[in-house]
Amino acid sequence: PNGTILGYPRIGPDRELKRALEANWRGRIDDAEFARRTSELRLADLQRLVELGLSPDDASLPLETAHYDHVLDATLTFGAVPPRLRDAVTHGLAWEWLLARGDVDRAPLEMTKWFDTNYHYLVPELDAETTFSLADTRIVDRFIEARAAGFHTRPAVVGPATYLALAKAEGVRTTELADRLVPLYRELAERLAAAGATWLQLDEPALVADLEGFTPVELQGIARSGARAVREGGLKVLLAAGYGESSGRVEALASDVDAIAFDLVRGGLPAVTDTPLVAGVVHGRNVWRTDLDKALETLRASGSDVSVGTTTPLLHVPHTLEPESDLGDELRSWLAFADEKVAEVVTLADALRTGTTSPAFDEARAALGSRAAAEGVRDGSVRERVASLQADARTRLPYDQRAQLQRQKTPLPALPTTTIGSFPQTGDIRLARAAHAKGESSDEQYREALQAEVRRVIDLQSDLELDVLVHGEPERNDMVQYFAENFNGFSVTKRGWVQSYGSRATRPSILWGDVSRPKPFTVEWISYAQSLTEKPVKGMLTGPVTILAWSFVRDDQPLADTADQVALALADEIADLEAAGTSIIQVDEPALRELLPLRASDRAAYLDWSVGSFRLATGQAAPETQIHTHLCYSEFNTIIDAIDGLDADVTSIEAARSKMEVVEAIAAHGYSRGIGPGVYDIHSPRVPSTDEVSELIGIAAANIPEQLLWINPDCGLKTRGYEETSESLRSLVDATRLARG
Ligand code: THG
Ligand code: ZN
Repeated sequence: PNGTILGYPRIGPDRELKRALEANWRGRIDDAEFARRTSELRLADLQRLVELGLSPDDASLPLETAHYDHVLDATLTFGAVPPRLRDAVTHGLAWEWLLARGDVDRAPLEMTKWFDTNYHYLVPELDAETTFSLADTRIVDRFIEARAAGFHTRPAVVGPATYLALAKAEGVRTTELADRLVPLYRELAERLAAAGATWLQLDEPALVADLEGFTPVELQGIARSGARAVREGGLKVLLAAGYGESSGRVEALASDVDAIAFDLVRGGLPAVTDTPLVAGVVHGRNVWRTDLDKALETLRASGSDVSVGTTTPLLHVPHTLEPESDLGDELRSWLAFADEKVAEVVTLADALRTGTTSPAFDEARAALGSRAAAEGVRDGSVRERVASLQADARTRLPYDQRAQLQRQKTPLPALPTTTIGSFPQTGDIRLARAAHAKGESSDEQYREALQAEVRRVIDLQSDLELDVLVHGEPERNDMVQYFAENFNGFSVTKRGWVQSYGSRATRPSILWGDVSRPKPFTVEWISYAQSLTEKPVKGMLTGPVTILAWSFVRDDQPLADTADQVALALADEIADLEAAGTSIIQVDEPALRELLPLRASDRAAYLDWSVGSFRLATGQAAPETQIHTHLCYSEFNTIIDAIDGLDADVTSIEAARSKMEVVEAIAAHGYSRGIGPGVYDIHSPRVPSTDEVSELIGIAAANIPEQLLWINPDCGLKTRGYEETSESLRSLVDATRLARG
């Protein structure tokens, strides 16, 4: 009745969870201390939610159970043992960390993106022999823990349709295991009911997505069985179908659930009559203050049995604006992080119940007015530039003609070798950055430390005799934040951490205004590196789509328009790099696949603007300038046409982990520009032998014309150490030499 949220950030306002996890992994705190700290965090979060106005008594507080990942929690709860780990099963934290992190002999569960968000979950592994059992009682235990502290919470678990749709399996379709999995939801519900619970939230975002290999009707059927099982177990069911358009996808389940939570920002109202609705009018994935007037109007127009909710769990936004005084009062007044969103939910619920609006409505209205009129939100010169773009702004000379000019300007050997861009970010670099940020070292001292690192990276590559060098990016904290810090229209937070996976988080920048680039910022580094070598050094930029995907982006204009502004800012940097003599410039788009819409019908329009913005960024480059791009994922077939559309001269992609599977897709599709399928996996410290690299080069060369083939690792080397990096690159260079011979 007082509104609810579908979930709250679990990492803690001060990243308490990260510190507890990493301390336990390093053996600094034992399992009992870990349990104590995480319990304290969970209860503090519940207390905070109550202080913000959610009711402690009626199951409107969401119960957090995950240490690492909520999909992993379902795997543990239902005892879904990966087939390859059947002889390694233990219990408790040891088992949880084996699944999440692996050990020397065993790889962890694979990690992949949760729908179209920046959160990564651990992929369940199943096979035809998989059986399920209630193997871990954490959900029940946490309910009891909260109840003992005075909170009657609403536990949540990933529903069976979403769980099976996101799992992978050998030799069986995952959904064929539904009949085995669903009874466990009943058992879980019975245990929870016995502990005093009244509701269970089934998280089923798979219902609103178009997932390859599954029809909506099939997934609805499984979700329905899950809901029925929970009801048979004695609990009411809140079906959480946020993250997108749910209408048309949840109606068939209406009579089998007790309430439906859905996304009323991205989608419309589901056509149900007798089922209570929890309308997601507060956005769970962006950081903008809600237009309360509009939200209240939407709620009032949504029928009588509607309560207030969020569009998704608040997992995807930072905890609170409280420490962000550096953002300035004006920008801050436009924003809402998790705590501020909870307050919005409560404000709306009060207004819906009482029929009167509180002063918070006036404040929201004033903030919206200030945002619409503020300096920098609209910049006349940026708008003029976008509006006056010529029809050919996204088109370069045809590839064949460019390639010839590029061969003349920058002669390269057959099978040119290069790396993706970043070199190891050593502890020393991080310390130097922290000292500089605290004012403990001067700009000059900091620059000298970074230049020394660039020298080291150039020396290493020169010794290895790589063909196209990089400066190693020591000056960048994060490949998006660095650009945000150097562009107009962005702000960065001090403590706006959002969980990316496990103990790891990022601080997404906030893109609030029109974007432009006041002055060159990468040229100095590239020029310095180039001054140390005769070999070409690549300019290194992050592409417009990735900058948007990893930031919180303004919601007052189409993404396509914002992407074009970022593209023009990048085009300015490209022009300055060219003027400084750079002949090869890489514009990375690792997130191109990430923003792909959940619904197939929306994908063509997305690919059109995203590819268009990349082409705008690179379209004015001279034909002699070789444009490279890098993409990070191996599931390639979905967007190979888009990659072709980028029209980059050279594209490097991840390929080693999947043993060059993608080159067959490329060969089948036909591809006529330069391509560098990764020849070794950088995700592990293992050093590949020359033979291993030779084998992968052999597969690549059998599928891709030799004059198009580049030799590079899978991805950037930022997370690796120097020793393994230089040995691995040695194998890469040696294997390339053999292949040339
Ligand atoms: N930058 C940004 N977003 C991203 C990535 C990125 N999203 C997708 C992907 N890469 C996520 N991967 C990671 C990998 C490592 C870390 C976070 C996300 C990480 N974070 C440090 C931590 O949590 O301790 C903090 C880093 C920091 O101090 O800034 O290690 O590359 N924007
Ligand atoms: Zn990559």
